[in-house]
Amino acid sequence: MILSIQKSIALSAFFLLIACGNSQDDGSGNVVTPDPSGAATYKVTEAFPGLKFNDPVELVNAKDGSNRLFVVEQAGTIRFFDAGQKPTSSTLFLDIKNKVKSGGEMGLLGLAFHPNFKTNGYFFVNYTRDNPRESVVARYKVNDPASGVADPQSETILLTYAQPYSNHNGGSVHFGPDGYLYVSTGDGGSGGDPQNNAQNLGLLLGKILRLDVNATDRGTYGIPADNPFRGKTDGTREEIYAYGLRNPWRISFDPATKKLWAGDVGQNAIEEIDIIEKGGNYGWRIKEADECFNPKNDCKESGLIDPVWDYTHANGDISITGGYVYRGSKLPGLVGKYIYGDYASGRIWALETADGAQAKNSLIVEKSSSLSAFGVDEQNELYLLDYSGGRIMTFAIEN
Ligand SMILES: [Ca+2]
Ligand SMILES: [Ca+2]
Repeated sequence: MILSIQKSIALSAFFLLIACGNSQDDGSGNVVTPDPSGAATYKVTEAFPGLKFNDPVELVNAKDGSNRLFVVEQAGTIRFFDAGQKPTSSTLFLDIKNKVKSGGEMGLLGLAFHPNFKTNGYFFVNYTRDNPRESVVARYKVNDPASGVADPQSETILLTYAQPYSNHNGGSVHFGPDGYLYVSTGDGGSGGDPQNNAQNLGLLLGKILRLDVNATDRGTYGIPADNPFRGKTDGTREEIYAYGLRNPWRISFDPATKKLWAGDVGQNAIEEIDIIEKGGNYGWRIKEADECFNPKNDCKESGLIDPVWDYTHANGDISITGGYVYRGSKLPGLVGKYIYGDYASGRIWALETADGAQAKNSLIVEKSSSLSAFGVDEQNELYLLDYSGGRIMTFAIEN
């Protein structure tokens, strides 16, 4: 049974599982769980019933006032529609299927619009390609604003990094409140990080990178002046912002606190949530969440940052899908809470943390769907993607 496949390839196992037609729940039935606060219960409903996508893995807005939502399809396309309408079709924004190697955990995985997208037309993607297998961070452009769509010939590659295995490619890209581009990379793959890539500061694998896309001191980008390893001459990659991550599949910024949140997919036992600090070492492969991993006992824990929350595989949970701190207005009971879920179980939680106080975690939806990503619109309202069903879902208050 594919569920017994090592967690080392959890995401690919599930993508395979879908491809094989195994009937993991498609999210048709939602079981509502009372919020322990007694304030509200939530259900997941289809946000745009007129739309369907192929293997959606990311949902973002352009912050350009257009109210559009952009959906990244894993095979290499991006489509958009007006979130304020009741759309019956979406528009093709970019098609780079001919460049992308897709399948399992590979594909077009991330999209971020330049903070000045409205005037410069720039946006950034992260995708995997073959021969040789590597990840690509690239810039594209909308050449003709009137058209509203991107020019597939406009690619400028910022950087590439080799992928020793097909899994654990991270792929999330976001602009921070500092205007720099943050890129999440996986540890390269296989299981247990056999090459210890995440702790190797000479490699871009198993890291959060930070790039200045408006500078050119590295050719097509620059190193921000306060990157933690800027100026190192011992082979340390100056792009690194934080390290020791396994597969931070989805990351996000809280626009209110400016904190960077990451859902880091675990190995065989524990899924974790990290708040990413500049220069921080998040432990992998020395630790899996707050437990020693390699070595199993008496690992050197000094200086490693533990997750702000973690969960085991005890209840059918297998692979975390990092979400967003909710800053919308439709769901007042969730404001300020980090909403995230598990790809396999479809369970969704709300996590509260306060400086100096212990985190409080509440299950808010018992079951959703094959949950590949969360996303927000220009009003910070929250959506989630049903990977196998190709649908965009959202939350509603049950009572
Ligand atoms: Ca890989
Ligand atoms: Ca960790």
